[in-house]
Amino acid sequence: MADATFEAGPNIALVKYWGARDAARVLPNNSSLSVTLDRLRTRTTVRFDPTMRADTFTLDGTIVTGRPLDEVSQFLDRVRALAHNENRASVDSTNNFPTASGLASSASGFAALAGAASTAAGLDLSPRALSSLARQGSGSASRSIFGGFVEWRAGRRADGRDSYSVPLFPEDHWPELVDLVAVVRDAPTKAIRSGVAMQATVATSPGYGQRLAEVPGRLRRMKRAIRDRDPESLFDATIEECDSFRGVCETTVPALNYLTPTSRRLLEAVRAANREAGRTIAAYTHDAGAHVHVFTTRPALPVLNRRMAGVDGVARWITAKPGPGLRSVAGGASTRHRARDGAPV
Ligand code: 2P0
Repeated sequence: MADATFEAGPNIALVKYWGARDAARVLPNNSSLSVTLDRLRTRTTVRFDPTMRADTFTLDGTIVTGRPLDEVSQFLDRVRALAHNENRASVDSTNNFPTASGLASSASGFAALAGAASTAAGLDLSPRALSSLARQGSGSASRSIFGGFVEWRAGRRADGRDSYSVPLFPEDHWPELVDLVAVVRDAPTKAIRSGVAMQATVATSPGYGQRLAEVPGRLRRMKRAIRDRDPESLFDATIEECDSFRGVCETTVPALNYLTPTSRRLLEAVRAANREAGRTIAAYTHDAGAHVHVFTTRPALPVLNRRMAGVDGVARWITAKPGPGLRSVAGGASTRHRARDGAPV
Protein backbone atom coordinates (compact mmCIF):
# COMPACT_ATOMS: atom_id res chain seq x y z
CA MET A 1 0.00 0.00 0.00
CA ALA A 2 1.16 3.54 -0.70
CA ASP A 3 2.13 5.77 2.14
CA ALA A 4 2.28 9.54 2.23
CA THR A 5 4.29 11.99 4.36
CA PHE A 6 3.31 15.62 4.92
CA GLU A 7 4.58 18.49 7.04
CA ALA A 8 2.70 21.44 8.54
CA GLY A 9 3.51 24.23 10.96
CA PRO A 10 1.48 25.60 13.85
CA ASN A 11 -0.27 28.94 13.56
CA ILE A 12 -0.87 31.73 16.05
CA ALA A 13 -4.26 33.44 15.84
CA LEU A 14 -4.27 37.24 15.79
CA VAL A 15 -8.08 37.10 15.70
CA LYS A 16 -9.12 34.19 17.86
CA TYR A 17 -11.53 31.34 17.26
CA TRP A 18 -13.33 31.12 20.58
CA GLY A 19 -16.85 29.76 20.45
CA ALA A 20 -18.66 27.43 18.05
CA ARG A 21 -22.15 27.67 16.57
CA ASP A 22 -21.89 23.89 16.05
CA ALA A 23 -19.27 22.28 18.27
CA ALA A 24 -19.69 18.79 16.76
CA ARG A 25 -18.95 20.03 13.23
CA VAL A 26 -16.41 22.59 14.50
CA LEU A 27 -18.25 25.55 12.97
CA PRO A 28 -17.15 28.83 14.58
CA ASN A 29 -19.19 31.84 15.65
CA ASN A 30 -16.66 34.22 14.10
CA SER A 31 -14.04 34.24 11.38
CA SER A 32 -10.44 34.23 12.60
CA LEU A 33 -7.04 35.29 11.26
CA SER A 34 -3.65 33.74 11.89
CA VAL A 35 -0.01 33.59 10.94
CA THR A 36 1.44 30.19 10.10
CA LEU A 37 4.86 29.94 11.71
CA ASP A 38 8.16 28.70 10.32
CA ARG A 39 10.73 26.71 12.38
CA LEU A 40 8.14 24.60 14.23
CA ARG A 41 6.61 21.69 12.36
CA THR A 42 4.83 18.35 12.57
CA ARG A 43 5.81 15.63 10.10
CA THR A 44 3.31 12.79 9.65
CA THR A 45 3.38 9.57 7.63
CA VAL A 46 0.18 7.59 7.02
CA ARG A 47 -0.02 4.11 5.51
CA PHE A 48 -3.30 2.24 4.95
CA ASP A 49 -2.75 -1.50 5.32
CA PRO A 50 -5.33 -4.21 4.54
CA THR A 51 -3.64 -6.60 7.01
CA MET A 52 -4.02 -4.29 10.02
CA ARG A 53 -6.94 -4.86 12.40
CA ALA A 54 -6.84 -1.48 14.13
CA ASP A 55 -5.36 1.97 13.58
CA THR A 56 -2.06 2.74 15.31
CA PHE A 57 -0.62 6.13 16.26
CA THR A 58 3.00 6.80 17.13
CA LEU A 59 3.97 10.27 18.34
CA ASP A 60 7.64 11.18 18.68
CA GLY A 61 8.50 7.47 18.72
CA THR A 62 6.02 6.53 21.46
CA ILE A 63 2.95 4.40 20.82
CA VAL A 64 -0.15 6.40 21.75
CA THR A 65 -3.38 4.86 23.07
CA GLY A 66 -6.56 6.21 24.68
CA ARG A 67 -8.18 9.49 23.69
CA PRO A 68 -5.51 10.80 21.30
CA LEU A 69 -5.61 7.52 19.37
CA ASP A 70 -9.43 7.64 19.32
CA GLU A 71 -9.31 11.18 17.89
CA VAL A 72 -6.87 10.13 15.17
CA SER A 73 -9.02 7.08 14.40
CA GLN A 74 -12.19 9.19 14.14
CA PHE A 75 -10.36 11.53 11.80
CA LEU A 76 -9.23 8.56 9.68
CA ASP A 77 -12.89 7.41 9.58
CA ARG A 78 -13.75 10.65 7.75
CA VAL A 79 -10.98 10.02 5.25
CA ARG A 80 -12.06 6.37 4.82
CA ALA A 81 -15.62 7.51 4.16
CA LEU A 82 -14.46 10.01 1.53
CA ALA A 83 -12.18 7.44 -0.15
CA HIS A 84 -14.52 4.41 0.20
CA ASN A 85 -11.59 2.67 1.84
CA GLU A 86 -12.09 0.27 4.76
CA ASN A 87 -8.43 -0.31 5.59
CA ARG A 88 -6.90 0.50 8.96
CA ALA A 89 -3.84 2.75 9.01
CA SER A 90 -0.61 3.45 10.84
CA VAL A 91 0.03 7.10 11.67
CA ASP A 92 3.57 8.12 12.59
CA SER A 93 4.02 11.72 13.71
CA THR A 94 6.98 13.72 14.95
CA ASN A 95 7.10 17.29 16.21
CA ASN A 96 10.32 19.29 16.19
CA PHE A 97 9.07 21.00 19.37
CA PRO A 98 7.75 19.53 22.65
CA THR A 99 4.28 18.14 21.90
CA ALA A 100 2.61 19.13 25.16
CA SER A 101 4.34 22.52 25.22
CA GLY A 102 1.19 24.42 24.34
CA LEU A 103 2.67 25.58 21.04
CA ALA A 104 -0.46 24.50 19.16
CA SER A 105 0.60 21.02 18.12
CA SER A 106 -3.01 20.06 17.36
CA ALA A 107 -3.14 22.65 14.53
CA SER A 108 0.04 21.41 12.82
CA GLY A 109 -0.85 17.84 13.76
CA PHE A 110 -4.29 17.69 12.16
CA ALA A 111 -3.14 19.72 9.12
CA ALA A 112 -0.30 17.26 8.46
CA LEU A 113 -2.64 14.33 9.13
CA ALA A 114 -5.23 15.69 6.68
CA GLY A 115 -2.61 15.86 3.93
CA ALA A 116 -0.96 12.51 4.65
CA ALA A 117 -4.14 10.50 5.29
CA SER A 118 -6.07 11.83 2.29
CA THR A 119 -3.13 11.30 -0.08
CA ALA A 120 -2.34 7.82 1.29
CA ALA A 121 -6.01 6.93 0.76
CA GLY A 122 -5.73 7.93 -2.89
CA LEU A 123 -7.69 11.19 -2.62
CA ASP A 124 -6.60 14.37 -4.39
CA LEU A 125 -8.34 17.04 -2.33
CA SER A 126 -8.41 20.74 -3.17
CA PRO A 127 -6.85 23.14 -0.63
CA ARG A 128 -10.33 24.12 0.57
CA ALA A 129 -11.38 20.52 1.01
CA LEU A 130 -8.17 19.83 2.96
CA SER A 131 -8.88 22.87 5.14
CA SER A 132 -12.44 21.68 5.87
CA LEU A 133 -11.15 18.19 6.64
CA ALA A 134 -8.41 19.48 8.97
CA ARG A 135 -10.99 21.75 10.69
CA GLN A 136 -12.91 18.70 11.82
CA GLY A 137 -9.84 17.42 13.69
CA SER A 138 -9.11 20.75 15.38
CA GLY A 139 -10.55 24.10 14.35
CA SER A 140 -7.23 25.93 14.19
CA ALA A 141 -5.80 23.16 11.94
CA SER A 142 -7.97 24.47 9.09
CA ARG A 143 -5.65 27.52 9.00
CA SER A 144 -2.36 25.56 9.02
CA ILE A 145 -3.11 24.18 5.53
CA PHE A 146 -1.92 27.53 4.21
CA GLY A 147 1.27 29.49 4.79
CA GLY A 148 1.65 33.17 5.61
CA PHE A 149 -1.42 35.13 6.72
CA VAL A 150 -4.62 33.10 6.71
CA GLU A 151 -8.32 33.77 7.32
CA TRP A 152 -10.68 31.03 8.44
CA ARG A 153 -14.06 32.09 7.14
CA ALA A 154 -16.75 31.12 9.61
CA GLY A 155 -19.38 30.41 6.95
CA ARG A 156 -23.13 30.24 7.50
CA ARG A 157 -24.22 26.86 6.22
CA ALA A 158 -25.47 24.29 8.69
CA ASP A 159 -23.50 21.55 6.90
CA GLY A 160 -20.24 23.52 7.24
CA ARG A 161 -19.31 23.40 3.57
CA ASP A 162 -18.53 27.11 3.54
CA SER A 163 -16.33 27.02 6.67
CA TYR A 164 -12.71 26.78 5.52
CA SER A 165 -9.56 28.85 5.46
CA VAL A 166 -8.21 30.97 2.65
CA PRO A 167 -4.69 32.35 2.19
CA LEU A 168 -4.63 36.18 2.47
CA PHE A 169 -0.95 37.07 1.97
CA PRO A 170 2.00 34.72 1.39
CA GLU A 171 4.75 34.04 3.88
CA ASP A 172 7.18 36.50 2.23
CA HIS A 173 4.64 39.36 2.18
CA TRP A 174 6.11 41.23 5.16
CA PRO A 175 9.75 40.22 5.75
CA GLU A 176 10.22 42.69 8.62
CA LEU A 177 7.60 41.07 10.83
CA VAL A 178 8.86 38.71 13.54
CA ASP A 179 7.21 36.72 16.30
CA LEU A 180 9.29 36.24 19.45
CA VAL A 181 7.76 33.21 21.14
CA ALA A 182 8.38 33.05 24.88
CA VAL A 183 8.13 29.51 26.18
CA VAL A 184 7.43 30.15 29.85
CA ARG A 185 8.85 27.95 32.57
CA ASP A 186 5.76 28.04 34.81
CA ALA A 187 3.24 26.80 32.18
CA PRO A 188 0.93 24.15 33.65
CA THR A 189 -0.13 21.15 31.58
CA LYS A 190 -3.36 21.91 29.76
CA ALA A 191 -6.27 21.18 32.10
CA ILE A 192 -9.34 21.60 29.92
CA ARG A 193 -9.69 21.14 26.16
CA SER A 194 -10.17 24.34 24.21
CA GLY A 195 -13.26 22.99 22.47
CA VAL A 196 -14.95 22.52 25.85
CA ALA A 197 -13.55 25.70 27.41
CA MET A 198 -14.78 27.95 24.61
CA GLN A 199 -18.32 26.62 24.85
CA ALA A 200 -18.28 27.42 28.58
CA THR A 201 -17.35 30.99 27.60
CA VAL A 202 -20.24 31.17 25.11
CA ALA A 203 -22.65 29.95 27.79
CA THR A 204 -21.47 32.02 30.76
CA SER A 205 -19.27 35.03 29.95
CA PRO A 206 -21.32 38.25 30.13
CA GLY A 207 -18.93 39.91 27.67
CA TYR A 208 -19.15 37.31 24.92
CA GLY A 209 -21.93 38.99 22.92
CA GLN A 210 -20.04 42.29 22.92
CA ARG A 211 -16.88 40.50 21.78
CA LEU A 212 -18.71 38.85 18.86
CA ALA A 213 -20.04 42.24 17.78
CA GLU A 214 -16.51 43.73 17.78
CA VAL A 215 -14.58 40.97 16.02
CA PRO A 216 -15.60 41.62 12.38
CA GLY A 217 -14.41 45.25 12.57
CA ARG A 218 -11.14 44.21 14.15
CA LEU A 219 -10.62 41.54 11.49
CA ARG A 220 -11.11 44.13 8.74
CA ARG A 221 -8.65 46.52 10.41
CA MET A 222 -6.06 43.76 10.68
CA LYS A 223 -6.41 42.69 7.07
CA ARG A 224 -5.87 46.29 5.97
CA ALA A 225 -2.88 46.68 8.30
CA ILE A 226 -1.26 43.50 6.97
CA ARG A 227 -1.96 44.50 3.37
CA ASP A 228 -0.36 47.94 4.01
CA ARG A 229 2.42 46.50 6.21
CA ASP A 230 1.37 48.96 8.90
CA PRO A 231 2.85 47.63 12.16
CA GLU A 232 1.25 50.15 14.50
CA SER A 233 -2.31 49.40 13.34
CA LEU A 234 -1.70 45.66 13.33
CA PHE A 235 -0.16 45.68 16.80
CA ASP A 236 -2.91 47.91 18.29
CA ALA A 237 -5.59 45.58 16.94
CA THR A 238 -3.66 42.47 18.03
CA ILE A 239 -3.39 43.69 21.63
CA GLU A 240 -7.06 44.72 21.65
CA GLU A 241 -8.09 41.30 20.35
CA CYS A 242 -5.90 39.43 22.82
CA ASP A 243 -7.30 41.48 25.72
CA SER A 244 -10.86 40.78 24.48
CA PHE A 245 -10.15 37.03 24.26
CA ARG A 246 -8.56 36.98 27.72
CA GLY A 247 -11.42 39.09 29.10
CA VAL A 248 -14.11 36.62 28.06
CA CYS A 249 -12.00 33.71 29.32
CA GLU A 250 -11.52 35.30 32.74
CA THR A 251 -15.22 36.11 33.07
CA THR A 252 -16.24 32.56 32.16
CA VAL A 253 -17.83 30.62 35.04
CA PRO A 254 -15.74 28.92 36.35
CA ALA A 255 -12.97 31.31 35.22
CA LEU A 256 -10.45 30.27 32.59
CA ASN A 257 -7.10 31.68 33.70
CA TYR A 258 -4.45 30.80 31.17
CA LEU A 259 -1.69 33.20 32.12
CA THR A 260 1.00 32.61 34.71
CA PRO A 261 3.00 35.25 36.61
CA THR A 262 5.69 34.99 33.89
CA SER A 263 3.12 35.53 31.12
CA ARG A 264 1.81 38.62 32.90
CA ARG A 265 5.35 40.02 33.27
CA LEU A 266 5.81 39.53 29.51
CA LEU A 267 2.60 41.42 28.69
CA GLU A 268 3.68 44.22 31.00
CA ALA A 269 7.14 44.36 29.37
CA VAL A 270 5.51 44.84 25.94
CA ARG A 271 3.30 47.63 27.33
CA ALA A 272 6.37 49.27 28.88
CA ALA A 273 8.30 49.06 25.58
CA ASN A 274 5.39 50.75 23.78
CA ARG A 275 5.11 53.45 26.45
CA GLU A 276 8.83 54.12 26.26
CA ALA A 277 8.76 54.31 22.45
CA GLY A 278 5.73 56.61 22.54
CA ARG A 279 4.03 54.42 19.91
CA THR A 280 3.07 50.79 19.44
CA ILE A 281 6.25 48.99 18.39
CA ALA A 282 5.15 45.53 19.52
CA ALA A 283 2.10 43.43 20.32
CA TYR A 284 1.57 40.48 22.60
CA THR A 285 -0.84 37.65 22.03
CA HIS A 286 -1.39 34.21 23.52
CA ASP A 287 -3.51 31.12 22.96
CA ALA A 288 -5.42 29.13 25.53
CA GLY A 289 -2.14 28.69 27.36
CA ALA A 290 0.66 30.53 29.14
CA HIS A 291 3.23 31.04 26.38
CA VAL A 292 3.37 34.52 24.91
CA HIS A 293 3.96 35.60 21.31
CA VAL A 294 5.53 39.03 20.93
CA PHE A 295 5.11 40.47 17.45
CA THR A 296 7.42 43.23 16.39
CA THR A 297 9.41 44.43 13.38
CA ARG A 298 13.13 43.96 12.77
CA PRO A 299 14.06 47.64 13.36
CA ALA A 300 12.49 47.47 16.83
CA LEU A 301 14.20 44.19 17.76
CA PRO A 302 17.15 45.67 19.72
CA VAL A 303 14.79 47.65 21.99
CA LEU A 304 12.42 44.70 22.41
CA ASN A 305 15.18 42.19 23.02
CA ARG A 306 16.61 44.37 25.78
CA ARG A 307 13.21 44.63 27.49
CA MET A 308 12.37 40.98 27.12
CA ALA A 309 15.76 39.79 28.35
CA GLY A 310 14.88 41.35 31.71
CA VAL A 311 11.77 39.18 32.18
CA ASP A 312 12.28 36.28 34.60
CA GLY A 313 10.82 32.84 34.01
CA VAL A 314 11.25 32.36 30.27
CA ALA A 315 12.64 28.90 29.51
CA ARG A 316 13.34 29.58 25.85
CA TRP A 317 12.82 32.22 23.16
CA ILE A 318 12.00 31.10 19.62
CA THR A 319 12.28 33.72 16.89
CA ALA A 320 9.65 32.76 14.34
CA LYS A 321 8.34 34.42 11.21
CA PRO A 322 5.54 33.65 8.77
CA GLY A 323 6.17 30.19 7.32
CA PRO A 324 4.87 27.75 4.73
CA GLY A 325 1.64 25.80 4.76
CA LEU A 326 1.07 22.09 4.26
CA ARG A 327 3.65 20.41 2.04
CA SER A 328 4.38 16.87 0.97
CA VAL A 329 7.68 15.28 1.86
CA ALA A 330 9.13 12.87 -0.69
CA GLY A 331 12.29 10.92 0.07
CA GLY A 332 13.07 13.16 3.03
CA ALA A 333 12.97 16.44 1.08
CA SER A 334 9.93 18.61 1.50
CA THR A 335 8.31 20.09 -1.56
CA ARG A 336 5.44 22.48 -1.61
CA HIS A 337 2.43 20.38 -2.44
CA ARG A 338 0.45 21.72 -5.34
CA ALA A 339 -3.20 21.06 -5.74
CA ARG A 340 -4.90 20.17 -9.01
CA ASP A 341 -5.75 23.80 -9.65
CA GLY A 342 -2.11 24.79 -9.22
CA ALA A 343 -2.64 26.78 -6.02
CA PRO A 344 -0.18 26.04 -3.26
CA VAL A 345 -1.78 23.83 -0.65
C1 2P0 B 1 -7.35 29.90 17.86
N1 2P0 B 1 -7.55 28.56 19.94
O1 2P0 B 1 -8.00 30.60 17.07
C2 2P0 B 1 -7.91 29.76 19.26
C3 2P0 B 1 -7.40 30.86 20.14
C4 2P0 B 1 -6.94 28.78 21.22
C5 2P0 B 1 -7.10 30.23 21.47
O2 2P0 B 1 -8.38 27.20 18.38
O3 2P0 B 1 -9.31 21.77 21.70
O4 2P0 B 1 -5.53 24.28 21.29
O5 2P0 B 1 -6.93 21.68 22.40
O6 2P0 B 1 -7.60 20.88 20.11
O7 2P0 B 1 -5.87 23.36 18.93
C6 2P0 B 1 -7.69 26.18 20.36
O8 2P0 B 1 -7.06 25.28 19.58
O9 2P0 B 1 -7.73 23.26 20.65
C7 2P0 B 1 -7.91 27.34 19.48
P1 2P0 B 1 -7.89 21.81 21.25
P2 2P0 B 1 -6.43 23.98 20.15
O10 2P0 B 1 -6.28 29.38 17.54
